[in-house]
Amino acid sequence: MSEGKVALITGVTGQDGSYLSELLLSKGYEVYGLVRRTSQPTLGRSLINHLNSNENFHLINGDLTDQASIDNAFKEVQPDEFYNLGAQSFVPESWRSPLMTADVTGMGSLRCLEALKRNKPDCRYYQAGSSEQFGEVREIPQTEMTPFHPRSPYGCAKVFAFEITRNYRESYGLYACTGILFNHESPRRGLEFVTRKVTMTAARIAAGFDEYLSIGNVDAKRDWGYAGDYVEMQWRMLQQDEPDDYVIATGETHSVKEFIDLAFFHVGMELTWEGEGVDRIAKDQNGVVRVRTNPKFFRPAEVELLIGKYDKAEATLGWKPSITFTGLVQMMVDSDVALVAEAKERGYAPPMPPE
Ligand code: NAP
Ligand code: G4F
Repeated sequence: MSEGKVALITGVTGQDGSYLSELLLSKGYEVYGLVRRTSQPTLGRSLINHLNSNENFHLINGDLTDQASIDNAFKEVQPDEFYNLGAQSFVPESWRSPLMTADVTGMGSLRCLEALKRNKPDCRYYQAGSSEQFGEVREIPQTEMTPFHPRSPYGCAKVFAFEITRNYRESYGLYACTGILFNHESPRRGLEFVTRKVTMTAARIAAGFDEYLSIGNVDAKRDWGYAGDYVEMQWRMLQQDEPDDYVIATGETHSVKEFIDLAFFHVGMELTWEGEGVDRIAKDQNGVVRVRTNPKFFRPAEVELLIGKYDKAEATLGWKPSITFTGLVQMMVDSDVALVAEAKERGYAPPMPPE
């Protein structure tokens, strides 16, 4: 148990922030989450609504683009542990809004480190790093020693965040770590990311709301794990004698096409693929087209293959993934089938992935 400890989390309204908050509360922490001001204060916070009644859970206003707000949060909360999970985290958006992405995802981490150094230098710092830092991969599998070659403004911002975290550790003796986390998913994943887009669309098709899935590059391969497991490692990184950086991955890679096949199979559709590139389609066992390729979902520069080697995390943090790839797909499909069924029963439109 960690009774009496205080944690401050950025990105608390996101997938990882919600799971990490639950984990820390279960360990007896006082948890503070930094949230951005919105015009409708309750919107966009649905992943943490269930925590609002917990007396150890608090929200504090601030923004990663605003140094004063982060300084104020440190002064007010005096955290023992700080988790910087906040980011513009959607890779395609980083080409549309590269400066904002660099500011929030890259400079935001430097602002947090500065606030920590000035206001609470003994606070332990976790930086959310990404396998997108490896990008055009220089070796297979990727480890803590693999050189970076990011392929998007998002990946570049995460490389900066990684390097500045290491530099502040070496320059000022801070306890600051980066977890280089490979893709991790869950029923709480944003609907714009490919896994949740596929599971929600499969559930909507099975219930008659949509006819087909519109998709981009189905040959891309990712190392997909379960977010609930990954936040446990974020916490463990801050409980060691010495700060360090770790790869967290499953050691398996699967294509987007494999993910789609499994998700549709789980709702009773066996897909057969035809065509190549942007002309690719998939039909179900009745010959109905259920997947169509759409060029608008292809990226200016793609990360074709990610697969991580987690030996260091296993040896030091006792890391092992708990859920198989098939188990993850089924968990997400089951959750979305239930959400769609609930919407249908209550007479409102089920959630729809953004176009
Ligand atoms: P997510 O669901 O997209 O959540 C992002 C969070 O960042 C949200 O709470 C968002 O708040 C907040 N945020 C965005 N801009 C902000 C700003 N200007 N100031 C303060 N907060 C801001 O991301 P996630 O999947 O939980 O990932 C958590 C972290 O891990 C991110 O840094 C992501 O880049 C990184 N990561 C994720 C994965 C993955 O596979 N999930 C893998 C590697 C690394 P709003 O609700 O207000 O938008
Ligand atoms: O689900 P994605 O959008 O995730 P991506 O780009 O791998 O990034 C996620 O994981 C990173 C860790 O490696 C995080 F740092 C980052 O914050 C984020 O959480 O796309 C996965 C793959 C890509 O190759 C993409 O081209 O799926 C391919 N894809 C094919 N069709 C699609 C689609 N991606 C999306 N979002 N939508 C499509 O229609």
